[in-house]
Amino acid sequence: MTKTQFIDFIMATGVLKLGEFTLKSGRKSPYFFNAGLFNTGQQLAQLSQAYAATIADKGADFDVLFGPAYKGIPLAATTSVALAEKQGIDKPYAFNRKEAKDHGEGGNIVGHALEGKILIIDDVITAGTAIRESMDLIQAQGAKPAGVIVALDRMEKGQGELSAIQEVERDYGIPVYSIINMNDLIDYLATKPDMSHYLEAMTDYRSQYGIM
Ligand code: OMP
Repeated sequence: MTKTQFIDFIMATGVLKLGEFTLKSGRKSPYFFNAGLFNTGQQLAQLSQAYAATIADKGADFDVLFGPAYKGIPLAATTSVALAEKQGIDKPYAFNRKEAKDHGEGGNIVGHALEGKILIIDDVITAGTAIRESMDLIQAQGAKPAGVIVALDRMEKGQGELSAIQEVERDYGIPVYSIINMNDLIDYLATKPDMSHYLEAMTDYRSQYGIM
């Protein structure tokens, strides 16, 4: 799937919405990516294949694919299937429970143990709060974060001039991959004359909060 096809797909499924939204950070954004709306088998198949293709294209080096609860869980499960079936990359996967279990199998990691190099799969990084929690969890298990893959890189400033993603790359010394980013969205809207109103809101937002 090309980037344009991926954006057609997220527009058609309503996962990408244009309008006015308040983010976790408090910023008022002209768009919102709601990965929870990928909610049919066919949609998950397409989404996971897009993640798997990006992971394979980038040559991501990892031992275990880790999906943070809750939204990362179906992403890790379905992307590990797509990696095996479509890319010939058969890797273990794992996810965490939000509530630690004190009976039965115990522990809060389900699936493969977090050992070696861990690739985190998530939906969106804006300020990077959620992803830092995963880093702590991985390090607490004695494993090493090796990279992050997200569907959308919003390319927004974090604390300083760098984006939250660039800060993660700098602080942990790992790459962050994305299927698409904010610039791809703007390039896409620029090809749709009936969406010029949204294009303007998007470029304004990018000049205010975007990285250079
Ligand atoms: P950070 O923890 O600030 O990186 O934000 C990531 C979270 O923001 C996601 O897991 C979502 O809960 C939420 N979010 C989206 O899902 N889509 C967006 O387009 C923007 C956000 C957001 O609130 O920044």
